[in-house]
Amino acid sequence: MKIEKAEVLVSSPDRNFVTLRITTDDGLVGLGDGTLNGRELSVASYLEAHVVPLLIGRDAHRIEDTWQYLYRGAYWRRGPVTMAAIAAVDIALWDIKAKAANLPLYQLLGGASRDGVRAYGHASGVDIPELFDSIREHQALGYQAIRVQTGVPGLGSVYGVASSPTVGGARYDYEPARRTALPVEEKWDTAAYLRHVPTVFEAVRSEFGPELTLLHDGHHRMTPIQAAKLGKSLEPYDLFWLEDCTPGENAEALRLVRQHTVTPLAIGEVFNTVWDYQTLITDQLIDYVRSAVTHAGGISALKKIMDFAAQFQIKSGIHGPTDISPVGMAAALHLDLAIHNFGIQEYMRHGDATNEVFIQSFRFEDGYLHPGDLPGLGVSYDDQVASKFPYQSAYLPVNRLQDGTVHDW
Ligand code: KDG
Ligand code: MG
Repeated sequence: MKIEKAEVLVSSPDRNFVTLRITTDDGLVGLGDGTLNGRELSVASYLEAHVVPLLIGRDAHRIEDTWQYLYRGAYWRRGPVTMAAIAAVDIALWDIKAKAANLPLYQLLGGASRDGVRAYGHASGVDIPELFDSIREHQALGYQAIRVQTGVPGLGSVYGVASSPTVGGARYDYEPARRTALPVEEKWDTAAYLRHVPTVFEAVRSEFGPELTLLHDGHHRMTPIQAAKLGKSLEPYDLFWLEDCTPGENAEALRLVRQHTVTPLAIGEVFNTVWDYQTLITDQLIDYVRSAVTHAGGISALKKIMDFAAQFQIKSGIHGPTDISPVGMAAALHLDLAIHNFGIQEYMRHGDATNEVFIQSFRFEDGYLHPGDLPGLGVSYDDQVASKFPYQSAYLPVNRLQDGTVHDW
């Protein structure tokens, strides 16, 4: 089964997506996600110039060999662009292999370890009343686990907080990188944030009770000691996790946080390889692995990270915002269903335009996702609809402190 064609498809229904479509000489088609938010065209050009020519004529069944060829063969290893490009190939080849076997992909990964994949959604509000409305809307949709983010008194817009809290469509307006020629700049004040967040969780717990599963994303904005303080102050509210409390590059920061708090820690949405996790996993500094299939080199690579993590009772929390395309999301769901050390799956809902371009088989019921039982990933791509949505320049925001210093986010 030889690869005959590999096409790089860039479309922008609601937001930009980079999709790789591989076709074999016996007519099987596989899709892979290579979307890197705000840097989409770099992955597209990496694929077009350096990967597609290497794929033509290769045996589509040789997924591991192709992965190693692209990773080791390039000499320049790791990095978000390279690993998103490799992920796109890996996901597409798994899609093809499962279609050739006439099985849903999770069957090739060991079969289902559970009946459904527990998902969390994003509730947010500029203030507590809006946040409560957003939590209720999520509950009405069936979510039993909810990430909670709010505006901070004295600050303007805060990344992670939708200015309209409505869910169910594309109205997570903080999340799609804004379609501007230059990044939007936001102001940040960590002291104000640290004062405010515990009061938010206190209010949420007293309104919604002890059973609702709650999560929070610090989005890399704190120093280790600030993160330790936050983790400690949130202990009475029993979080499922505190995510990305410090910048991801420094594993030692998490050691300090860990020494001070029993709030569970999750990190990894900006990581690309198992090497980023080495100390965090072996020294048991985290509880959840947050990588996306799309950014960590695909299904093959994330499965290996999760198998490594399993030896240390560390579970998955695969990244699933709307900048992961439905192809990347489907790949995550097949992996979630199969691995033993599944924790939770992030699930932000894509907008209608995205769902028209990417026709999907996964379902969401009573807080649980299932990838469906079509052969392969269960996602197809409608070229005609996609042609209505050409690429648009879009950037994630830049964060600055009150005095203008560029800050982590
Ligand atoms: O592209 C960046 C987003 O995917 C990220 O900011 C979303 O933090 C995020 C999350 O937890 O989903
Ligand atoms: Mg996050």
